[in-house]
Amino acid sequence: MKRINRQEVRFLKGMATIEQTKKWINDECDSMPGVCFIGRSNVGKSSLINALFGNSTAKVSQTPGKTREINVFSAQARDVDSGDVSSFWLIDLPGYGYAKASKSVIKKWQELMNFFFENAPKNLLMISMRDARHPDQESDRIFMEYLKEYERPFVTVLNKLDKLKTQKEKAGLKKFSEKFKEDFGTKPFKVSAQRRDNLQNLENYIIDHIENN
Ligand SMILES: Nc1nc2c(ncn2[C@@H]2O[C@H](COP(=O)(O)OP(=O)(O)OP(=O)(O)O)[C@@H](O)[C@H]2O)c(=O)[nH]1
Ligand SMILES: [Mg+2]
Repeated sequence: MKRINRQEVRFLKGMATIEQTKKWINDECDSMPGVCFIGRSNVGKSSLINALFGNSTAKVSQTPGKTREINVFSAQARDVDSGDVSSFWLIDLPGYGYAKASKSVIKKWQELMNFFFENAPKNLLMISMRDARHPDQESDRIFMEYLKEYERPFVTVLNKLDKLKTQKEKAGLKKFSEKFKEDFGTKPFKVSAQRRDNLQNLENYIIDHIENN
């Protein structure tokens, strides 16, 4: 059984323009599989990456909307018994849905993401994150519709599970999960990057994708 090798995560580059992204896709990315974390700004993409890949892999921001670039890392899965390794891309995508973003920032995000989803290799798994307290926000639904057009493999992860306190909130999440399963065929993962809840299942899912793509 392979595990993420937390000692072997390397930051490669941040790509803020289509030119830089094109260069990575054409000259560097090769046919290596990978995983991309995407979701609203502040949903905890960088925090979840750190929880899975090692504490200081990605920058966690106090102010939302900080990650504006496509941050690319190389990562590794390693078999604990045989030592056999598989390399893969780890990608922290810039968040959407930040209320204070200016029109020009939103336009730039759209252009960069359109290019990325159209041209990046098809063996990148999209890990689409939502806030467990508000799993059904309009910007998340819009993004999901948008992603559908590109026919990319994706999985939904609800983060900040630790923030659900009341029975009402928990029942709401359960209802959302069941409806989601009806609509999309799979239940979302429910995790807390901060409390490290339920990360093992998600890690297994990631490794499975890497091994089969
Ligand atoms: N309570 C709680 N807080 C979390 C969790 N995950 C992240 N946070 C907090 O949420 C804030 C945003 O986290 P980031 O990981 O920077 O979010 P991001 O999605 O990368 O944000 P951008 O890069 O701005 O798009 C930080 O203050 C984190 O500490 C979680 O599971 N539980
Ligand atoms: Mg971030």
